[in-house]
Amino acid sequence: EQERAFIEWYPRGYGVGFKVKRRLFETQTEYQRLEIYETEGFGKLLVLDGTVQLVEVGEESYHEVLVHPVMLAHPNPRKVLVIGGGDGGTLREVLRHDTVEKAIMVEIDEGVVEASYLYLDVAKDLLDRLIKKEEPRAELIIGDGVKYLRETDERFDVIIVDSTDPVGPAKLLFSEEFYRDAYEKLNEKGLYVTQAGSVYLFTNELLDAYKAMKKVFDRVYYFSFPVIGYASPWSFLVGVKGDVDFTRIDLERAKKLDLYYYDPERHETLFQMPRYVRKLL
Ligand code: AG3
Repeated sequence: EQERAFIEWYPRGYGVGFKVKRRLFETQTEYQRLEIYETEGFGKLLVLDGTVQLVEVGEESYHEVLVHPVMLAHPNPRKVLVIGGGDGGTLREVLRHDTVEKAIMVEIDEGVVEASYLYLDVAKDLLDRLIKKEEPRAELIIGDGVKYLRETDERFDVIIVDSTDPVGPAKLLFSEEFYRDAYEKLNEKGLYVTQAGSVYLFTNELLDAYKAMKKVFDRVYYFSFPVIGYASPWSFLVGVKGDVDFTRIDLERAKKLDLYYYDPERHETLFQMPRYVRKLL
């Protein structure tokens, strides 16, 4: 019997792979090629244009880390914007904070929301309520996040970008113009966070995004974490507006969350970066 595998190829022939039992679903959406596989040991796998978005077993190693550090560093995050994140994992983590009064998720590709709702055990109930407009604290907008941020009259305490890689279609989400719009739409005290790619394999993209953010935000932090399913360590960038210290978080609020991967009591370990990368930043 032949063994099947899904492998995501990164630059220079570096691969991240899963043994898979079968492909459950495949479609070409308006924006990208979407596939869902059943893996041997990590539940279902969501792939967009050949790149791993998540595996059900371990997705929290990404979603917890993208969301909670900024949410816990902000003194009182009430209004939150998520750009991308159509699988619902990011918004699910945002809504665990009871300070949140309103969260808006702007996802460009309705196909990702639908397939995630139908096939994945990531945020099924939440996506169901969003689609039916029955979630009192959150709203789903199917649309272009770049355009949304440019045009909205809303203001946010936290903006979270859960996009595909800083190469290809999501490139605009890593541009100085976009960061300017984000800065403008943050409240007086605000935090912006984005995933920023593989530390080793997208180092240049990470550096470019960092430099562009430095031109716009009052302060910029980088951090990294090993994410299951990605070429780890994975990088994240935080832009600060106003008087907020991202190196300090609210441990009282953290306790209530009972997290699995991100360790708020060891917040400082997030800032680990290979020395050569730190020197370039
Ligand atoms: N957003 C995708 C992060 C980028 C993954 N890149 C890659 N595998 N080359 C995550 C979607 C989960 N909400």
